[in-house]
Amino acid sequence: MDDLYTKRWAVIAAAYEKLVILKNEPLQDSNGWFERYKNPALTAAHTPPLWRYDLDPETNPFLMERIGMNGVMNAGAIKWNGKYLLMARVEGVDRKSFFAIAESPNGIDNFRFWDYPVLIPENDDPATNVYDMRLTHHEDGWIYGLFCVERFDDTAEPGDLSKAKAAAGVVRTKDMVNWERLPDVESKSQQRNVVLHPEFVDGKYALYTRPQDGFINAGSGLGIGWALVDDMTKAVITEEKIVDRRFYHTIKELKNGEGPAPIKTPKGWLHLAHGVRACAAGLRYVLYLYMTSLEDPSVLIASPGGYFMAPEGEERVGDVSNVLFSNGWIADDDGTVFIYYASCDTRMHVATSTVDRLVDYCLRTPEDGLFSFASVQTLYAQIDKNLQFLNKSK
Ligand code: M1P
Repeated sequence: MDDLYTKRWAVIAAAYEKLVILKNEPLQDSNGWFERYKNPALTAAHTPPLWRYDLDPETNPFLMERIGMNGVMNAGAIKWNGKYLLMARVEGVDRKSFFAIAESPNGIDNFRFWDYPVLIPENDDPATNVYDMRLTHHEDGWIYGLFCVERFDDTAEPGDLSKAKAAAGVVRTKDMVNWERLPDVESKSQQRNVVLHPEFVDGKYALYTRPQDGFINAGSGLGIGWALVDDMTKAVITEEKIVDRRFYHTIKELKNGEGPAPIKTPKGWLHLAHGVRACAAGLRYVLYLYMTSLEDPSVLIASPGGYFMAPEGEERVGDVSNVLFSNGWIADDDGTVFIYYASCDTRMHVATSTVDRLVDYCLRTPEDGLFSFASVQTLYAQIDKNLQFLNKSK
């Protein structure tokens, strides 16, 4: 075997192994809501060399990458057979995304991709791109995956090769290996960020939706919507109501979207979502929380103001800068919550918290008063209360 090949393979294999087994450690965040971790959980470099290199020295004498990977982001998450699985959106250098499952023994580090990416069966209308899987272990026994399918919009003007349309694709599995493709969700408007609620509501399947006028703009879609459908093997959205509305001059002014399926807590359904606003630097994507009622999961009961997580440090930089996006979290039996989020459509991170802390955050963080005057009044109320408390304890 050629010396160059042997040396390069030794370097590539060692670097990959070192990266994959790297221990992660929590950073000290000051706000008490969650802990960030020092290293990303998954990056393009975590994709196996087996995917990227032709390992035959006859056909790859220089041991060069043959299939490049650009990023790993926006992963759905599930605990399965005691392991923490991320069903990540992997984007190749050809800009096409696909899904691949990485498994960790502890939810924090040692994420290792399975040998093969997931082969999502096509339906009659092939998608140009697929991304952002939301996994829901539904009470009907199936694990559903809802994801964005993107296709060229052939109403585009001649020469416009960028006009796209988005719809919600559906797959289901019982073993995380064999996936059955179901028809895309039928909806009057384009849809992205569609998420299946884990329980039946009034005997129907319940979807969080994101009605949108165009491929990018939510437009007249006023926020995160809610729709009941009879059958996931042929899901048709007929009526939508808005669960979490967008407002002017907030973190979700331009658009918002449900993250992963909500977590059931004794005090209500806990939701993680993303909010988008425009600024001179472009779109800014942050994460926020809200809660809905146990009796009716479409009724908002808590709406803490502002963002829960925004990009910090290296999280600010990447292919699409100033973006945090999450579509996966796992609540463990001991109440730990693993929040998986991507920064800048480039890499995956993990943060940890607990159900109790997140519920407390939702129920006790002041709402956005929508005016600066209201923000100052909220501050006054807290300062008054604190001064009274401090004076009493003197
Ligand atoms: O580039 C940021 C995000 O943009 C889209 O989010 P939304 O559906 O809210 O417009 C998605 O393409 C998402 O994948 C991406 O991370």
